[in-house]
Amino acid sequence: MTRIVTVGAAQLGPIARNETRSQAVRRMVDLMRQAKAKSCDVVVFPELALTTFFPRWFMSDQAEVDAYFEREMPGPETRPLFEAAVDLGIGFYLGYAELVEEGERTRRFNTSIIVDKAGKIVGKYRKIHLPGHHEHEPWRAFQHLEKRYFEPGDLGFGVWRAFGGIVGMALCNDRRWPETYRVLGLKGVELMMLGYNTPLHYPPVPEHDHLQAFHNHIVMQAGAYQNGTWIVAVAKAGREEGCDLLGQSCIIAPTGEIVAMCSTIGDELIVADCDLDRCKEIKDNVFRFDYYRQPEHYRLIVETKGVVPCP
Ligand code: ING
Repeated sequence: MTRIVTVGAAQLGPIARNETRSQAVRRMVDLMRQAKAKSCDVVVFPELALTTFFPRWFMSDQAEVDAYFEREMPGPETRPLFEAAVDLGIGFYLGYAELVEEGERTRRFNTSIIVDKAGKIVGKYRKIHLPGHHEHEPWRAFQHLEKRYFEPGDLGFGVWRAFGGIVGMALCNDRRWPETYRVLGLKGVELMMLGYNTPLHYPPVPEHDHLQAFHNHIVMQAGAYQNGTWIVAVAKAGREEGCDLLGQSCIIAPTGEIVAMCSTIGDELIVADCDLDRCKEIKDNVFRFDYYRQPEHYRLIVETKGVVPCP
């Protein structure tokens, strides 16, 4: 019996700074309804999908920063998403800013969850690769202060049995690092879900701005192929508070082929039937890890953080 999961990539256009969570949730519930009409089992939303991408601003007032975080999930404004999951029989991946009090300590993460068709949270991931910088850098057209506002994730790269297969999660910058895919690949991932907010302008190297779409796809197509997994990657897109964000949300097969891609920079749903058994074409052959990998020669990958100087 084939294991086909019908997956929706639910791209979001801009979320204005003054847009409420309820307004964003209404847009997402509408996309879930569209997904239902296309027989989706699950839909994937972007990273930080409840608010505007607030790390683009330096804020010295922690209370102002914390207003972008969720202290409970679901909370009053996000519960309609969970109710829609049950009503429509559709799971979802949601990216959001998570604030959690641990005794005296307040912890802040760039987080994603997978919710099943019963509206239950089956998995949580906290972003491990935080891009950008810690301090206010006024030379930039806009800031990218994820390293200031979030802690690195402490849950590792996880996989969960859901929708008939082995599913995994990542967030935005994680998709640029091969380690993300290989750890999930070594855990047998068959369907990776990730959201992203990617500005078209990269202040440190503006001469690469025209390559943002190319770099977005090359890393995920490689990751999908080298680990034999489906990847559903979903943008917050368009001109958000004056910052142009990349669209081109897509669904990628284990062969590395893009099987569906958004063609607008607004709210847009694309759908693909993902046959999870097709992962075997790669996992049992060209990238049969247990037969071809030579970990005794890869030690440096986990033993060092930076480059080892050449003598
Ligand atoms: N955004 C960007 C991303 O990795 C970035 C940051 C853009 C890093 C371009 C390097 C080059 O897609 C997030 N939110 O990680």
